[in-house]
Amino acid sequence: MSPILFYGVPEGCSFGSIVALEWSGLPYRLCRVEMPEIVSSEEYKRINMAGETPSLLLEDGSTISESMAILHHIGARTIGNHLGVAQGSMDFDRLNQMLAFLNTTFFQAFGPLWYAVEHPLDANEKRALTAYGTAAVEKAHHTLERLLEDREWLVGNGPSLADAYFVGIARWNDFHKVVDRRQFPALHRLYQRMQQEPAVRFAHAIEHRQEAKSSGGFRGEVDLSEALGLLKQAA
Ligand SMILES: N[C@@H](CCC(=O)N[C@@H](CS)C(=O)NCC(=O)O)C(=O)O
Repeated sequence: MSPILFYGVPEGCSFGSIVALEWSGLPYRLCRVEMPEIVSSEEYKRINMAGETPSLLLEDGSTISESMAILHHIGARTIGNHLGVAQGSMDFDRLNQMLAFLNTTFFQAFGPLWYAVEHPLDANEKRALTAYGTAAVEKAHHTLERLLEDREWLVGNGPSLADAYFVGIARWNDFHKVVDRRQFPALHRLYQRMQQEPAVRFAHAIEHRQEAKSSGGFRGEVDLSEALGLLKQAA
């Protein structure tokens, strides 16, 4: 069997893992997980104890959770092509550094804004969270713009796992309408360029249940009960 990526909808950060899998050319399948209902169910927690997406079910029935672990797993399986970078090299350290920034500072900046839309709060609480999140998202964009230093891609001279993860998080700005991305020219250019990537178009189509044309190793969708059966068989 090919690995199964559990991706969350709507607006899941697993978007980046779908893009990375497409770019990798590795065979894989997808399992859709509705948030917050299914992701917090006891069934899904057998896949991911934290009740979060993404997760990856491997050929032997074992699972990996956390975007960073999944992305590095994909990278390690593609050493030698443009995505895989050997651990121990400076290129790997640069990639890991950028991924860590995206997975902590950039991701977390949106946390208060998500909390404010997903929970019943009074007006003062909502205002405080919105102000906190807005300042954090602005600061994270300024930092990322400086880190990009006018380059075309986040790391090195071509697309990497960092660009794949970036595009899934950066789109949250369009949902929350915090910054005008055009004020961050390098970041804006990267975001726009990524929208033209077939892998990104594919991930959007999958999330919106539209006709999705894979340019990678996509082998179809499975439902959660089928995936859980594979987990059991291997246990
Ligand atoms: N540290 C985890 C965070 C994963 C995470 O927060 N996933 C969100 C979607 S982006 C989720 O599953 N949330 C559950 C929910 O919304 O109920 C990672 O980087 O993979």
